[in-house]
Amino acid sequence: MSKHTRLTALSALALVIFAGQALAHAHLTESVPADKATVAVSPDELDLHFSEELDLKFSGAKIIGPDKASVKTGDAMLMDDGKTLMVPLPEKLDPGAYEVEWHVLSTDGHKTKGAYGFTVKP
Ligand SMILES: [Cu+2]
Repeated sequence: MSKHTRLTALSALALVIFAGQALAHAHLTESVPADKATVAVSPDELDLHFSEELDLKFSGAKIIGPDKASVKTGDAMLMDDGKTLMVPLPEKLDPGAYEVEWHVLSTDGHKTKGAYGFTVKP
């Protein structure tokens, strides 16, 4: 192995390790309603499924309605898998576009946040 080849192999290994660490953060993998979905019926709850287990104390979601006001939600709960955040919606959502802004702390101590939207059909 030449010196150059060895260096290339080393940096490739470093990249794999780095990518592995980045993947350990909690990413939103799936949600109900889904991103950009149009639902016919006002949902009773939001389910946000993440790639890692979450610390409920530092995780939550805010929902912004079509009138730009935040929607009343119940207390977020963690489902049995430890990776799914359930946010109850006690009040019926009016037709229109909704934005979900989530923030979570995964059990590895890393914070992530993001947003997605869905629409309730008139
Ligand atoms: Cu992490």
